[in-house]
Amino acid sequence: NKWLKRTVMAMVLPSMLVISGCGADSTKSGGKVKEGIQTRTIKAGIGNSESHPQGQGMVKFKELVEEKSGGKIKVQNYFDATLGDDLKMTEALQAGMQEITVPSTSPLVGIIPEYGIYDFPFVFKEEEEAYAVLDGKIGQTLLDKLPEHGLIGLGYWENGFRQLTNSKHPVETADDFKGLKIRTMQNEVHLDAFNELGANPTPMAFSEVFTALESKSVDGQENPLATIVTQKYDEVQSYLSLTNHVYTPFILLVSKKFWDGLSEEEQNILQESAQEARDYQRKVNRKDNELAIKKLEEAGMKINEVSEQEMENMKEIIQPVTDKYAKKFGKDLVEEMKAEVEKVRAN
Ligand code: TK8
Repeated sequence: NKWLKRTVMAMVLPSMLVISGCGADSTKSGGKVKEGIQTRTIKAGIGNSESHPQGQGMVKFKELVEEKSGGKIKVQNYFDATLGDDLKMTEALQAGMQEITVPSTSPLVGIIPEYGIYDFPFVFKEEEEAYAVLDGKIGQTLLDKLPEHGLIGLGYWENGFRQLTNSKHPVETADDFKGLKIRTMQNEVHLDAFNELGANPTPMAFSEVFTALESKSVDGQENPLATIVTQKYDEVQSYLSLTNHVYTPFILLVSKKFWDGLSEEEQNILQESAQEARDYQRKVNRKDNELAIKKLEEAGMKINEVSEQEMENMKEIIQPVTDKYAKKFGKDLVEEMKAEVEKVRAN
């Protein structure tokens, strides 16, 4: 029973997260006692627009933080990569120049390679499977790796299942990838996987994608449907193939330099707001992705599905890549992730 499962998860998971905390050491206050709530303004930036589910999540996060802090902590949201792309903003957090960003986990592999386990194609088939991994032990293990890199992770939001668009032809079989010049995120697993399929992948920052598609310097890109709509890729792409090839999480990151200067009360406000906004953001994301398909159809995109069998075939072709990276990131971690998914499927 899906409804029951969702309800139980919604009740159990947030409390698990609170108990497990976020791996930050709040006792290191540099001798000073930090108490209460100070008047502060937090700079938060994302790559997507305000109307994207990620943007809507940030608006919710802002509301929650301001409400819980009695208006003392203000969140200033910057959308559309105005503060830079995912990697640049993450580096700004490390340097203490920006307080919050919510990047895709994929570009983080440049800082912590193990985040690449989330980039293995065709691991998840449903969002619940991803939630079990992200909100459970594995997700926490990866959050715990952040503080030594100057970052604090307050949990995972949802970018979601990625779909392929291009200007050449429908992609229905693995063969159809051959020769397609596809923009990928800056992530070696994605790069190798598309290479293995015979495509010609070009890693690129998100804010450059529309222009690259428009000028035809690449044939295609892959992103969840809500992004295809809000970025108006339909204006420069004819074909949408529902490949569902990989699920991308967003991750809410806080600058550790900033975090360490907060009182426990302030940290709790951010942690609670991140979790509440997560549940809201995931809900909005699933709804918007559902609505997107109709919008894209109306916009004139030619949409095709990909059969289960073809997906299995693609998965098999990519197997050498996943084997290679499983070794690199730790076979145990990857096996644990697969076991977690199997558990959800068995229920
Ligand atoms: C937004 C990105 C984006 C991601 C990508 O900052 O780069 O394609 O899917 O949504 O994180």
